This record gives sequence, C-alpha cells and structure tokens, in this order.
Amino acid sequence: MLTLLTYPSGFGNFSNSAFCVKAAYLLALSGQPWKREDTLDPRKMPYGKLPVLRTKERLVADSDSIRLLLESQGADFESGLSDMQKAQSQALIRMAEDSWYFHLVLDRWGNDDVWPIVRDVYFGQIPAMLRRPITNNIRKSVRRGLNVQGITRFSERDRMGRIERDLQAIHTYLWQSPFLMGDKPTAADLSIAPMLDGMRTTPGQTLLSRRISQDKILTNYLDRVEQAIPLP
Ligand SMILES: N[C@@H](CCC(=O)N[C@@H](CS)C(=O)NCC(=O)O)C(=O)O
Repeated sequence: MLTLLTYPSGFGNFSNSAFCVKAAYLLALSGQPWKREDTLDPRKMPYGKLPVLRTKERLVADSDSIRLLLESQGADFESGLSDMQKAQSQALIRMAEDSWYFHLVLDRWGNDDVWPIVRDVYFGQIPAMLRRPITNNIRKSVRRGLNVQGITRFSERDRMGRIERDLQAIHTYLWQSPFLMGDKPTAADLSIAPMLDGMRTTPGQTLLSRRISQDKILTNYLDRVEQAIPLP
C-alpha cells in the first residue's frame, strides 16, 4: 500500500502543511489505497521536505512528483479540461505554491503573537522544556529564508495589496463555477484550496486569516472542496 509521509494534522486540517494536504487530496482522488504516517523530521527525506510518498520501490519526494507518479498509474486530475484550462491550472498552481506559500509561512512563523500557538501545535511532541530552544533555531532559519525570498521586505499593507489582487483573480474563477475549472475539483483546486485553508486557519487573528475567513465566496469554496474530497 502507498504510504504518505506527512506532517501531523493541526488547526482542523489533515496536515499542518498545505503541500501534505495537496498530496492527500491527490491520493484520495487517485482511487488507490493509501495510509498516512506522521513525522516531524524531514531531514532524511530526499529533498529534506515533506510530503513524501513511500511506494514498494522507492520514496517519491515533492507533491508534483507524487502527482506525476499517480498519473503514470492511471489517475487523471484534469479530466475533461481543455488545453487552455490546463495552462491556466498550471499558472494557478504555481501562484499558490511559489507565492502564496510564503504568505502562509510568514503569518505562522513570523508573527510574534501567532508563533507561540503554532510552535506548541507543530512541535507539541517535543518536551516543553526543550521545545523553545530547539524551535527557536528552526524559526530563525525559516525567517532567514523568508528574508532571502523577499516577502518580509514588504510592509503589511503592500503585502496584503499583492495577495488581494490574487484573491480577486480567484473570485473571478469562482463566479463562473463551483470549483476553479468547472463542476468538480481538479488539480488547481488541490493546490489553491489547501493554501487558502492554511491561511484561513492560522491561529490568532492576522490580517490574512481575517481576510480569508470573512470572505463568503472563498470560505464556501473551501468548504465545497473539503466536502468533495473527504480525507481520513
Ligand atoms: N515543492 C514541495 C514543497 C514542500 C515543502 O515546502 N514542504 C515544507 C513544509 S510545507 C517542508 O517540509 N519544509 C521543511 C524544511 O524546509 O526544512 C512540494 O510540492 O512537495
């Protein structure tokens, strides 16, 4: 059986990682039997990250590669889509994974009010005495990465302005159909929805979590995706 190596669940989501939720959605839609195995330590994984799929033969690292593997075994996450829709889908996936992801990480790891709550949920398995020193180093390195990526250099106002235009683009899709590319979830939903849901469920009140959770179009969409693809 396929085994999804994933970060544990938290804040009401299948996993604390939007990429692990995406991988779980891919597996659920593929129709293959699979199970989850939770870990907090990705250091021995091929790219030092999760999700990773363990098959009989090997470890498949990265949600995109997991998708490719499942497609090579018969899954179709874009069934019925035109070439133009597939092209749009690819662009939406990259927007979520290569841009929105950093908003989500900044909200959870960069905000001093939110971080203690995130730390105790993400790293609850580490004894309380050790948790702070261990996680402080991880946090420092995450914040360094965010600074290199550049998102921390925007003012909150500019940052929110940038993502606002992305959210308006999603609205435009959702005015047309219940899911991004039509009447059923396809590949784009499997990346966009987990990232938005991560933003929505960030604990505490951030500008971004409030922005998403007060938006009926987006929250109804997130509920539709969750109902359409039940996860264990
Ligand atoms: N491109 C990867 C991204 C996965 C990823 O960024 N995983 C993060 C958690 S959301 C991770 O494991 N980070 C650990 C680290 O960088 O040390 C995918 O699509 O699977």
